[in-house]
Amino acid sequence: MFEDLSLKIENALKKIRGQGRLTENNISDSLREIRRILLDADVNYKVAKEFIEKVTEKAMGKEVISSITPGQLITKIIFDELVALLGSSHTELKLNPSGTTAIMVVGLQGSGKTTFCAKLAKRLREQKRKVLLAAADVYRPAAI
Ligand SMILES: Nc1nc2c(ncn2[C@@H]2O[C@H](COP(=O)(O)OP(=O)(O)O)[C@@H](O)[C@H]2O)c(=O)[nH]1
Ligand SMILES: [Mg+2]
Repeated sequence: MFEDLSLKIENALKKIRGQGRLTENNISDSLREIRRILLDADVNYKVAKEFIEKVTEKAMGKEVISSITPGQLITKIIFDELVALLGSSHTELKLNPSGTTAIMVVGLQGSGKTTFCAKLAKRLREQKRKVLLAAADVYRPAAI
């Protein structure tokens, strides 16, 4: 999902490259496009709206120092906002020291829950934890 998202955002930012200064005019097309990309990726519309507002506010009228291009500057602003949106702090998993730990993974169909579970299992096994992955999706054809 993120590879696809980053490619789309990269394309949306192509238009800004080569501009001397970030203005409402030259970033509005790209930001509208990024808003659409976020909505396509099932980001809540209020979150997408706030995201675009924050990026616009940070980018407005910013002089671009000669060592970087406006494209690089707006990419940095968007990157920082994406990090803030996804959670900028790192939290360790709380594993029950005695007994079983239950972890709930939530997401739309096809958003990567099963893949994430497999990656998490691999990581925990590398930390010498005992992991059992049990297929329990009896509804979706071939899910198991
Ligand atoms: N590019 C990319 N594809 C992923 C990622 N995670 C899952 N997928 C793919 O997305 C599809 C759905 O993933 P799956 O784990 O079955 O989603 P689930 O329905 O939420 O369990 C599969 O084809 C995965 O290979 C990821 O991080 N990056
Ligand atoms: Mg699944």
